[in-house]
Amino acid sequence: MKPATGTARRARLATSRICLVVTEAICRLPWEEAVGLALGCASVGMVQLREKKLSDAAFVKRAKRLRAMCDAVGALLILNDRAHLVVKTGADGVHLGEDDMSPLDARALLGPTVLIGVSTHDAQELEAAPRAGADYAGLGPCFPTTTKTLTRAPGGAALLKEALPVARLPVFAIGGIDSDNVRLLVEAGADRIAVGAGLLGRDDPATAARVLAAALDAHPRRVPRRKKKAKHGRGRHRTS
Ligand code: 3NM
Repeated sequence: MKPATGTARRARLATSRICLVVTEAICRLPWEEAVGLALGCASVGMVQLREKKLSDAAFVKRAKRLRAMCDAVGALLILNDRAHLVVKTGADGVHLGEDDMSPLDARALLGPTVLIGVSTHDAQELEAAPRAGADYAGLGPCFPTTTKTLTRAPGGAALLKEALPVARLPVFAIGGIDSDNVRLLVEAGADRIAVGAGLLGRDDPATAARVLAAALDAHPRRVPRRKKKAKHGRGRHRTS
């Protein structure tokens, strides 16, 4: 069932350990087949549609197809960047990079029930993410990747060790993650990962997803640090 309220969306986010980053160009199989196979793994609780070059019309068509695929398995659908298409596509949220709309503007546009994710690159940005209105953060790049032109050197496990202790929201490690390097990140404290080519670039995305999920399961889940309680009950508490 599709999680339609803010509360249901945030509950689903809390249990999502792998975010599948969908870009057709990185798929080895036809994209629908590759995504369908990865979605067979229950740990893939979230899908981010990241197509920088598609027109809005083509992006909407793709998002609606993904919406149906996500609904079939109860996964969240997040749009990369295009906040103006969230309502039209029935997506659960939007992921914003540093060159995209600010999280506060996206929240003003989309309201409290929509999930907002932000890209972060160090402890300072990660610490600031909840104040900016984010529900979750990506943290990277961890490893070299050809999916995105990187403007920073990959930080590897050291980036996670430095930044994760200050996190107060769910964090997805991102950037070049695959079945060979995931353990390094899990040992450094990662409990969630966002993966593109490490799943969709494989001959067998289903097996790749199971291997990543098993690596995450091998370590206990990191509990996000709680924000200190506000004095008059005005904490960061949103419901649907
Ligand atoms: N953002 P893959 S790295 C979309 O560091 C994206 O913010 C990154 O795809 C960041 O798993 C990245 O194929 C690419 O490397 C993720």
